[in-house]
Amino acid sequence: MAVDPNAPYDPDNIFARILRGEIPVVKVYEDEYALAFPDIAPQARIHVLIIPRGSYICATDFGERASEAEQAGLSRAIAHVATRLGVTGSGYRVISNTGADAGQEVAHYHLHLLAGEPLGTKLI
Ligand code: DGP
Repeated sequence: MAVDPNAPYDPDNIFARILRGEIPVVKVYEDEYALAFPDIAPQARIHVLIIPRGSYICATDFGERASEAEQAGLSRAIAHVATRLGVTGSGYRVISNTGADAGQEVAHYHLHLLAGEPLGTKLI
């Protein structure tokens, strides 16, 4: 079911559980602001999710409530992940789905990083 951006944050959503270590993931990158791990259903040769550690539902919620440090931290995490994956030269795409029309399924704000092949018009 699509995420309702106006509903309260659900602390038992799947990414909150991953952040608490209740569901194991391969950590591509982590720091005090963000965690990155492979998407379970990759839509490109490289498909990594980057999530803030804070409890934010979507881009609107994150943009309105996250501190400057959290917002800068997530932005920097994109660069760290891309560097770690070795795709800064070849290129990559970052996508965020918010709400029903965008098809957001997990109610914890996340960025999709796609890379590793020519992406054309590929969207998530
Ligand atoms: P979105 O539609 O933007 O909300 O994307 C949610 C993504 O989360 C989707 O590409 C699949 C991924 N996903 C869902 N459950 C899990 C999980 O348990 N582990 C991982 N690694 N990814 C998940």
